[in-house]
Parts: sequence; structure tokens; C-alpha cells
Amino acid sequence: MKELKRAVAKEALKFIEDDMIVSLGTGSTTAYFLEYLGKLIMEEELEDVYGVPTSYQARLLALEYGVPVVGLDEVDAIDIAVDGADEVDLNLNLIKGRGAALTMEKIVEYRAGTFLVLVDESKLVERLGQKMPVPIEVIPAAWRAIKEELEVFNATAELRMASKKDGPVVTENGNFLLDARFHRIDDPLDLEIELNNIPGVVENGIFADIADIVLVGTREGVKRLE
Ligand code: ABF
Repeated sequence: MKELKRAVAKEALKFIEDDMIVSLGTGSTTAYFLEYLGKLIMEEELEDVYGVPTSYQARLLALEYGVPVVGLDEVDAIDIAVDGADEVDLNLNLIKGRGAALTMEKIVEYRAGTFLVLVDESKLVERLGQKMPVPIEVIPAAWRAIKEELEVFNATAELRMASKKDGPVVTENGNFLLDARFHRIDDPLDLEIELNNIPGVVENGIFADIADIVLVGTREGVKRLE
């Protein structure tokens, strides 16, 4: 799978031009993209490209590979957002958030001129929710109330734990994460809106109707879905 991720990461470079502001996602596929992007910048093949990291991990990797970083509040616009996903359905709706950075990811990817998603073929599904849970970022004190509310949606939600001794995962915004398994997600956009209407929910990992292009690494080469 590593080769497929590297292949899509390399293909993504074709979308990057001089003077672009590029938001940088989390996860292993985007890490390969950062490695290749940094190389082009260090070799001066690309000039005046700046990265807007969506997580501390993305920031560290960008700096390690030589990609200059700026804050979201320092730029007028984001030309292109590059990020991975946990699931992609036939209409390019996504589940994201296994990397715990879904809130910042959605903020920048909603705002970007182009949102480019990098996945390997194992992420493609007929319908969202088939394999992966939907991560939901919640106000810590409300996690149990929201977990019970999610039963109304026929979902079973688990509080994401860092480890037995370290307790729950805490996001960079200081919140908890519930991983919610839905039996069927027939209308991702509708569910995304309904979940964000539950008091105490900060953001959820359904990214409906937001991706512009999905590059899929397959054994037959990189496919472009849009
Ligand atoms: C981020 O990285 C998250 O939204 C998503 O869950 C994860 C995908 O990681 P990988 O590319 O390693 O599968 O995009």
C-alpha cells in the first residue's frame, strides 16, 4: 500500500505552482506529499510556495522537509488543500479524522480554491460508514450525553482513548473524540449537518460535497476522480 500512497503523493505535485498557498493535511499519504514538495522547494524547482499545516504533526513534517509554513490567519486565501481520507464514496464524499485533526482540516479544506484528496484504492467504498467509524470532536464534558444522543441515529459511539493509562485522546483544540459507527449512511450531507446540530459537537468527520479531485493509487496506476 505504501507504493500506492507514494504514487498519488507524487502525482499531487503536478497541481502545485509557484506562489501557491497549500494547506497540508495529516496522515501518512500527505506525509509523502510533504517529502516530495519539500524536495522541489529545496531544489528551487518551486518558488514562494507556503504551507498552512492542519496539525502539529503536519507542521513538524513541513519544517523537517523544508516547506515554509504560515498560519491560516496570515493568508488571504488557500489555493489548494492537499489531504488524505479514511473513506471515499462514489460521489466523493469522505470520512476523515482518524488523525484527530478533522476540525482544522475541514476549516481549511472548505475554504481552499481546490481540495485535492490523496488515497490508495483500499479507501474506496460504495457507501460511507461501511468500514470506518465517523470521528466526532466534542466538548469534553458533553461526551457521554452526545454518545447517548447518537443512539437516536442508530449509531454506537466509543470515546477514543489514547491508552489505558493515558485516558481519552485530547485534540489540539482541547476536545475529546467519539468514533461513531452508523449501520448505513444514505445521505452523508444530511447526516453531517444533523451531527453538527447536536449541542456539544464541535465538528464531525463526514466531509460531504467538499472534495474537488480525488487521486486514487491503484495497482494499475493513479486514477483521477472528480
Ligand atoms: C487525515 O489523515 C485524516 O483526516 C485521515 O483520517 C488520515 C488519513 O491518513 P492516511 O493517509 O495515513 O490513511 O487526512
